[in-house]
Amino acid sequence: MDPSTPVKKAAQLVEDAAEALTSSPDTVPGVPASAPAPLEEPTTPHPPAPPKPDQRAPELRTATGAEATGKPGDRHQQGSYLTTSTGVRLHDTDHSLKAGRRGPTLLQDHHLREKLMHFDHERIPERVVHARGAAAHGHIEGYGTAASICHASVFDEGRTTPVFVRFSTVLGSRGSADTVRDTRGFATKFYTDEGIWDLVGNNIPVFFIQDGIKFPDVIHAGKPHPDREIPQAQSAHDSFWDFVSLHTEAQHHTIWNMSDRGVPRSYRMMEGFGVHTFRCTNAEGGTSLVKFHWKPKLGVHSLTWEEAQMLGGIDPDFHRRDLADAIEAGSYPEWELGVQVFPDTPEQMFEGIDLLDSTKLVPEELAPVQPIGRLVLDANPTNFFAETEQVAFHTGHLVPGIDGTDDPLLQARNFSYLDTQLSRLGGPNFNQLPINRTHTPVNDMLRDGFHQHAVHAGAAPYRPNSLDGGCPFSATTDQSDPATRAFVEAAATVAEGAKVRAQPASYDDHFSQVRQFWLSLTPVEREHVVRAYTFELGKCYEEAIKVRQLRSLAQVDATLCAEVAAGLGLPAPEAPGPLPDVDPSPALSQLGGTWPLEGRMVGIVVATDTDPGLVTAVQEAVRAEGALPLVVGPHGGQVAGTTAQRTFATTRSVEFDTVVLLDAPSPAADAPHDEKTSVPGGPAAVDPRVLLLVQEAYRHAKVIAAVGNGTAVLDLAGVAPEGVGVVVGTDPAEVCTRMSAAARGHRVWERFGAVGV
Ligand code: HDE
Repeated sequence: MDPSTPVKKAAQLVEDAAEALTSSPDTVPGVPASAPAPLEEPTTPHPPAPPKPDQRAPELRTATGAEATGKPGDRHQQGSYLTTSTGVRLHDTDHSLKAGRRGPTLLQDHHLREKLMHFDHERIPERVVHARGAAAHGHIEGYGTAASICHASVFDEGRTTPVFVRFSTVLGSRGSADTVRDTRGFATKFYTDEGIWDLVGNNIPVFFIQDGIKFPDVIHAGKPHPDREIPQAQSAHDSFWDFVSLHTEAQHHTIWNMSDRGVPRSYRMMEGFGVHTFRCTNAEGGTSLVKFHWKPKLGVHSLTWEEAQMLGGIDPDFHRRDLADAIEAGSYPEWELGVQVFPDTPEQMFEGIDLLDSTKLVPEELAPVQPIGRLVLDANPTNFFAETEQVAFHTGHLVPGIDGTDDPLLQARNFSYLDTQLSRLGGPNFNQLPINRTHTPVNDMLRDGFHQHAVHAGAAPYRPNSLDGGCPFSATTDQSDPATRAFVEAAATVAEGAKVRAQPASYDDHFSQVRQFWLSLTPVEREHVVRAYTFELGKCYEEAIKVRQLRSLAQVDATLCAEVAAGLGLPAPEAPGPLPDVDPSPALSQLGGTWPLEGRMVGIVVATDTDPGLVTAVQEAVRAEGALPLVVGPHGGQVAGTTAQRTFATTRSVEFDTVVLLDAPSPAADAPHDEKTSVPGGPAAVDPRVLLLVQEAYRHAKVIAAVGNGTAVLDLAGVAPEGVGVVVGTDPAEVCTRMSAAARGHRVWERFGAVGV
């Protein structure tokens, strides 16, 4: 800092005064602060005064005893020897201290006592919602394109800001499966140079409720039944459908859950939405209403429902593993941050859509998403608990230029996210946990409390004061200089009115956007929606609940209602009146594009003696696409000149996005004992688990390729070599090129049934 600045000058004055105070022969004990208090309240900002000379703070050590250099490694364990938590070296941690070899354990065994005490308290309460999650570190780079609407420095052109992103399911407990049908959380912590900004969003742009006071209701309905505590992490049960069929404002969010969005293929392949409308301010003080969107570079893709269910058993950590593996392999997930911008009018409406109603979206055709930055996730957490579990997001963490709106859902969240950390993280100092610390100086007047890490100096944690030289000072409301400005609430006008427990009339339309979503989907996506409703309602016990939900579906679309009713064996009710005439929004469909294959899993089926040159050629071609080749062999260890990453016994088709057959392996020694493929009719020519792999991959509309001998598997599996999405040939390079081209559409959609086709 330039020493001629007023701040530096004032700091120097304080230091000089402290020096004068302590060196004066007249000094007597009892001085309250390190500098004498001036008569008038100090107003020239300067840094805090140093502690008094008789004071000393703890040495700068990290929690693991290292000298604090500010390097992340300081926080890891130190030294080569086992120690107690107080750093005393230990020689034995396997035997408790006993009175004789067979004697009782002695109370004086302080190591045993500490070890068990700590273990007994290792768990903290899981999040009440979004308990199951996975996270990664990364950064966002601003494009500078947001300048006309928002002056937050994080959006400056070329500026790079560190971030931590946590993805989650909503309903399940911390140990539940990743691939359940549910909404996914997409929460981002930006460590900006003006403090922390949290954008705590979802992969679905609308929410179940319009007012936060209903949140406990919708969550109680979705969580397991309170008597038996089942089902885990599912919405396919009576209480969920009871609530949403009675509380029809939830129908919009629910149809998104019933669509393919409810079963993402990967966290890397999800859109993210801030959901609420925010208010942004630009450098000239102009305000706009804004909705934030994350657009994944890899496109938006989903599992099939059967894949999702199988993965729940075969690999409940599928999404967690996928994120970590992709980052470890260098396929860094990327998103573009974009904004939909609306004029900040007193009505806070856009094209008839209420911007304060979180059950409504604004179609991209009416307000295009304008890119403002690029997010890259390039590092996995070092410790799940310290980072992913302890990260604490809060919708009230805002930075200059970004403010909330009067959306009643957002308002309630602003209360809730602080509250919840008190019981989850055990006290009010959670922002001091390493993952939650801002990268900017903190000079708050919050003091003490459980787990206080800061050692606050000074005598006056209050304002105004003169004892600490007036420090800390209020920052300027003038927004022109990011280095000095304060967070200032956008000057929005609040309508005056009587106190009421009520909502605007515009909130009463619960169905037109549900119908719009349905009409925007392609026939194959609609078919999945029909199947999802049929499955979920088919799991309900009470007929009244099913009938009530069918009444809601009748208000969405007659075909949807009729198809679900048929599946449930119930009559399809009539709509109470004409259905709204809405324009479809093609942007809501996931289909129709082609996308990169980065981080996709390609299973390469080989026999023990498959030509190693062929295997290498295919591995290289797959890697060239940024995808991950996984060799699947009859047994572990070395096969076909390479290491088998999977065996016929350990794998299942749901692990792979694409399968390449390089051979027709005969049944391996363990085939007769593997119960998943006991094939009627005796031993097959090809290992039956390979046939199962191919049949499932085909059923799930995946691209299947076969080179040379591998083609023989197709016939035995009942797959036509000339079928759509089946690539056959003798030249591995040429087959891989065609396979990749076919896989860029995510699935071979023609293989699925489709509503109305
Ligand atoms: Fe949350 N929500 N929420 N929520 N939410 C939590 O905070 C809450 C809402 C969302 O990875 C909790 O730290 C209320 C909408 C995500 O750590 C809790 C209301 C949206 C995450 C909470 C809402 C979300 C949470 C649980 C209605 C999408 C996970 C633990 C007023 C825009 C963040 C915690 C993470 C987590 C309360 C509504 C998204 C209890 C009261 C709308 C992504 O505070």
